[in-house]
Amino acid sequence: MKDASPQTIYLEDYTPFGWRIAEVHLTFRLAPHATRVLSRIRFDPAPDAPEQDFFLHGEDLTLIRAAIDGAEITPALSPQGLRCAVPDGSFTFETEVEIAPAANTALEGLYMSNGMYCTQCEAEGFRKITYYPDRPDVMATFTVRIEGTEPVKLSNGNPGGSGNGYAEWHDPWPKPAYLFALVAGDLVNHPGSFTTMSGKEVALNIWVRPGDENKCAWGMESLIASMRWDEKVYGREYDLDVFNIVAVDDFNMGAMENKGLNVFNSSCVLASPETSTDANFERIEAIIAHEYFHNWTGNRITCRDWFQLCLKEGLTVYRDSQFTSDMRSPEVKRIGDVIDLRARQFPEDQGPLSHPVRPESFQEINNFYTATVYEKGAEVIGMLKRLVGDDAYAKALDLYFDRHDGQACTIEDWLAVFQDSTGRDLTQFKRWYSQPGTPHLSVTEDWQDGTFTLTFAQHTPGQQDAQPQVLPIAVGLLGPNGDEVAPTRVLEMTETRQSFAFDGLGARPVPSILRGFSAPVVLERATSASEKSFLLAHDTDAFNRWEANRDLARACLEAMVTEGTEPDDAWLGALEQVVRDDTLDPAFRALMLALPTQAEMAQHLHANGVTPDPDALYAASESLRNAMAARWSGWLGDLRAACTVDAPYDPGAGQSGKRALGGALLALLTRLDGGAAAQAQFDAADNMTLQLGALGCLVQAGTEHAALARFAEQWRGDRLVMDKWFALQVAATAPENAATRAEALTRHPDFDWKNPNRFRAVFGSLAMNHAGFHARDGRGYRLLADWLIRLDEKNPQTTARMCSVFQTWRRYDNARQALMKAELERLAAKPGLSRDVTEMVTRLLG
Ligand code: 0A1
Ligand code: ZN
Repeated sequence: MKDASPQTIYLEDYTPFGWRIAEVHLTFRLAPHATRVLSRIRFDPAPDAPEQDFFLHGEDLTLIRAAIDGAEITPALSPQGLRCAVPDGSFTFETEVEIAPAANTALEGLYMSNGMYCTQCEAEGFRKITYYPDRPDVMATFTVRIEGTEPVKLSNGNPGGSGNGYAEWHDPWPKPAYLFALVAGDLVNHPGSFTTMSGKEVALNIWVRPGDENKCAWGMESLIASMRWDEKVYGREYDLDVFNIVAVDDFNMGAMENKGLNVFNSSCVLASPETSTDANFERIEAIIAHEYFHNWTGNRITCRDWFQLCLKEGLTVYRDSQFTSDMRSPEVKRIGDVIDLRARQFPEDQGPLSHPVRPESFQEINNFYTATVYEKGAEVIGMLKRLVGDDAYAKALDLYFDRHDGQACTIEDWLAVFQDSTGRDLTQFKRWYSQPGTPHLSVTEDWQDGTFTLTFAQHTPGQQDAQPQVLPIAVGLLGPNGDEVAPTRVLEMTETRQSFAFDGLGARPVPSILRGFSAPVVLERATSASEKSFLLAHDTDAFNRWEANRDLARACLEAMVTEGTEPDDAWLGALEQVVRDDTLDPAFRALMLALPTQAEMAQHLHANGVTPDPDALYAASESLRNAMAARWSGWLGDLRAACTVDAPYDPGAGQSGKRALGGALLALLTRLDGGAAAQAQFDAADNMTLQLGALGCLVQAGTEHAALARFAEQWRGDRLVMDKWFALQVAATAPENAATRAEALTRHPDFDWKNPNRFRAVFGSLAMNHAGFHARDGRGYRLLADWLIRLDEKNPQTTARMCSVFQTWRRYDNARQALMKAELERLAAKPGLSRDVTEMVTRLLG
């Protein structure tokens, strides 16, 4: 049982553990309802730690036996752990506990998924396996023996002995308990190998359920590419004889970087052209890289405490985005990352869940695996690199690995490395880790005698105490004919208000500000539509070219909603030029064609003091899409035909960009032909990108009935494809049908609500259908709350994460606010609500 009365934990209360552990020996005797875990741990007093009682975490454990130096003891037990008197010096502590993995539906600790044993120990799951100081600053080597009839038995590190009914593993690298993993079951492997830069052979394996072997090749290719890249770019070599990846169907998150034994949500590793979209392939490549990169940024150097989570996550997200940029198009990757940041992190930072990149308190750490810690954490690293420059960044990282290998570190350690290697004072920069909220950056211009001056002002709405932050503002200048007259220069803003001058110019330039989205801020700039169109046509910075288009699209939709105007002709003309420009990357053109989502528009209107009306936003975006289709009817078909790929399927940037553009064009064409082209594409499709893209168009057109049935018939046996089937019908349907469809799907025989992927397929998609979720009568809210109440009893972590879809509730009109608030209060009032959901709901209502 988790703590019934939640306690708040504070960063400032950190105290080191009183003992060190050199080695841990664990034996697992596996049985679904009564697994025995035997542990033998050598504790040595930690010289610098303050005096303290001996306490080990432990939850939901049945203690069978405990002993100190061989003598049995009777410790004091509480729902949180175990306390006992211990000798003054070193001692060996032994316990035997019993746990029930088959009854573990929370998917934390040791649990079962389709008959297979697996573990999830980050953040605090190890305490559900055995009594232990379950905190990241206690690092030890682990020797593990697994006893059971399962044919495959895996743990961290290198394989030791194995024989009839047992397997042993030894991990020579000291690690915190959150990186422990065990997997056992009837698994098959897809093998590979890698020779490291110092010539060491590493055996690679992707372990899957029988039947999934044909979906491992891409994961293996991505793993090898990641290993190679980390050697080349960061000089980081792998450090064990084997690297194992396991695919698991029931998993709360995407994947987990356990040392030498990464465990993946099967949706984030299994791929084949027939069953996975281009987007799935790209995501799998990135997640494999992310988990692999953790081997150095997270595992060899870990976090002192959970407040430092961004130390490993921000840096690892930054590293995986660099990797994707190198494997694919850096411009397209950057635009995608900014879309994601604005869709997930901005609402978090601007609403009731706002918290600093390094939070200062929490009740349930699992609630802080957030877009702020991950994605804003990565943005902070990007800014640091921009400020110090590429070479200094590389030097600082070398120093970080040298100085801190084998340690559990803090953000202070991280910044000290940069201060020491560059001589820069980072005191002010550190505010990025402690100040919540999204800074707004406004700008005014002045032109006099060949000197162009930009004056910036920064403030963070809703954060009265915010001090000015260091903002790297990348700026380039374009001349009146569209030529670049001043290349990108990074202005370092440190004051609340600050001016920067560019002199020696022959004519008043057009500035391109915040190129590459050089800082995670909201840029407020009153620019004319014609200047934006100019940037859309001429900017040499791909991001700002896209941004100019996005601004124009937002302005167009805003005017349609608030003033009832017709779609903006001039903008559509300029956009057409770009979309039809064959010299540009098709993936970039596809991004230009994508309209801001209705949720993004709601955020935009709210920021401009307008209460968003979801129905009006849906109507405006539909009518804008119809107008685009009608206006471009003469060439949509031809351009789509030009996007056809006449080669065997390849998930790389080249082909996937063409398919992305073709897909965006098909969506428009469907508005003209009622779905004929989409139906033809669906019928002929030999890969999932084309098949699902076509099905999405048919759902949107309301002519999907036969195709949906055929799709289900074809893919009934494939869990991951059926997740797409569940998701698409809710996400793409007309808003008035969304809640009804979601509700009907919960009665489908394949709706396994305890499986997080399936639950999210239905309810994550309902939340994504903006006007559907926000149906005026509150049906969407009510349905979701009903299911959250139900899921919380089984899986608090996934329930708590889903609660965040309510984080924007204060943006909407009074009636909708009241409906959402009532649902949150209904959740809050549920007897026995988990600590995870209690914290989320309290913050949302607070
Ligand atoms: N560290 C993993 C993500 C992760 C976090 C928590 C989990 O369970 C609560 C599971 C996975 C990563 O960043 O990939
Ligand atoms: Zn991570």
